[in-house]
Amino acid sequence: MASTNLVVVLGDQLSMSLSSLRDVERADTVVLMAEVAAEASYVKHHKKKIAFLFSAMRHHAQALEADGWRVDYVKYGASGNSGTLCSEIVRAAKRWNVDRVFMTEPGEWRLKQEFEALKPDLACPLEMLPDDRFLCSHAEFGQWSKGRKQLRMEYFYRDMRRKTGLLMNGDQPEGGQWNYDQENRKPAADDLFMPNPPQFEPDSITKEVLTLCEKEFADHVGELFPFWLGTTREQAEQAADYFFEQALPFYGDYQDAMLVGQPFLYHSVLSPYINCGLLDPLELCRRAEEAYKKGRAPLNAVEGFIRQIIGWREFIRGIYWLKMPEYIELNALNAHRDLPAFYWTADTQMLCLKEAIGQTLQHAYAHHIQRLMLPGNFAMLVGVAPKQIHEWYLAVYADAYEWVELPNTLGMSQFADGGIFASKPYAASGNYVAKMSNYCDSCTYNVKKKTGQDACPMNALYWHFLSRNEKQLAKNPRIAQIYSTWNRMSDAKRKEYIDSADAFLQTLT
Ligand code: FAD
Ligand code: DLZ
Repeated sequence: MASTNLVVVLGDQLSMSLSSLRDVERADTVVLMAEVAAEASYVKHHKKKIAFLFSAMRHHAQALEADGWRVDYVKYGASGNSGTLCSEIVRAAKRWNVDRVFMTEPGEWRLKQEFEALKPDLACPLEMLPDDRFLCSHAEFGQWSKGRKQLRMEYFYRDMRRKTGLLMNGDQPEGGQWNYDQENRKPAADDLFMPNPPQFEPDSITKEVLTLCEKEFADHVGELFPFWLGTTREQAEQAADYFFEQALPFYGDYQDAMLVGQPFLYHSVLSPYINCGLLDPLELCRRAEEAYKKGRAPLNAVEGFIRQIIGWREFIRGIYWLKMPEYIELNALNAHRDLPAFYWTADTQMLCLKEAIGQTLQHAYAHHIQRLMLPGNFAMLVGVAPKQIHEWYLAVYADAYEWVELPNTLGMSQFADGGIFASKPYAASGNYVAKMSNYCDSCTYNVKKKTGQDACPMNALYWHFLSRNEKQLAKNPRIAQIYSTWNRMSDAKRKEYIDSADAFLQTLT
């Protein structure tokens, strides 16, 4: 080779069209992919998540080779594998005597810093290119946020609708409204037909990875078997086809619903594939729009799905890059409790948490309202240290990468950023869970009871949370009404709530 390029493809860059691959010639280029101990273990990721990613990486390497690329793939445990991405880049740069290293910028701040710091150790330039698999660049988000008193997803989302033309009639939103969220809060009936996302039989590559993960990551959280996630682009596309045919029509109606024994309901379960690059988010939105235009799915469902992707997903990423590195240190509500042990075992009498955490350990998946209103809400009510709950979320979900997990956890679910983008904490008592799910029907605790040993603990914890954070939160106009209810209660009633919550908190380890 005349002049050699090394293109580094990270575990969440499994897209055929990647900025780092666009301007180099196959004949002059070696693609480096590496399974490394540091990435698998800097938090102890769920076993299924690691198996999913390693197998998807191995299949992607084959797809690149079939497309004419030369791939240098360093397997976990291969002789000489140094265990970190940086040292693998240094080793490969020497091995191939390269003139330049290219990569699409990583999704995480931590890695970007590491790669920047690596530059002096390399005998050639390293260039990081923007990740244009996202609609909104860092500069565009910075521009959008400039001068705004409040950063609200809704206004950002409208700009993304205008930018993409999705569900637009000229400059007007389809149906006359931008957002149909208020139609999307129906509790699900127990006897609804529930689609199940397709489950894929492991092939020989996945089987090899499963054997590796069983041995190497035995002390990591979660269940490896049965392993059902797709690990190729074709399988991810089959999962998308299934969603569009079976679940999208009801996606809106039951978006916030939760049912015992139903981990997926009408959610797409596509986030693991989207976030690692196997599915293109904008293409999915165009397919959803097409389903609406052809009368196969109603507007509230399609708008809701598109909003999650071009709205929330892009907005959350914008917040991450705008606010890091300070963001990860924020603890606006001064929360310092250790994460309760049952987050790692699902061993709790609270059925809602047992279900949400149990399915998380089993599938490395929970849907949005489960994540937000169950482990998220509970951690905030009891005052878990934001870093601990952040690390839990980063470890346990197959779709978790810091750029998307951190603002969702710290900002949306814990209010630990003091409201940079959430207008109020998503705090809820058992009442919310009873309304949106059937968990309370068969729970040991009584959701109708407010205090005492057999009352749903979330009822008293809710007031305990509000009471101990009154200084911080009472001035928030969106919860002023709740504080006036609290302050109208008799001293004895308030004490009863606080004592009941304190007694419960004593039982947490
Ligand atoms: P669907 O309900 O089918 O939604 C469609 C798609 O929209 C998703 O696949 C996802 O790409 C996108 N989306 C929806 N909501 C969000 C959101 N709030 N932020 C970003 N994208 C969104 N999502 C992740 O992808 N990775 C995470 O690590 C992650 N951590 C979270 C932590 C907490 C505390 C909370 C409250 C939410 C978190 N989310 C995260 C957002 C959301 O819960 C998941 O994207 C969603 O549950 C994925 O399941 P799905 O594909 O079935 O989603
Ligand atoms: C999450 C993860 C895991 C478990 N393992 C690897 C790996 O071995 N090699 C790799 O390139 N990436 C891995 N990743 C993803 C990274 O930790 C990180 O989240 C992304 O590269 C950020 O863009």
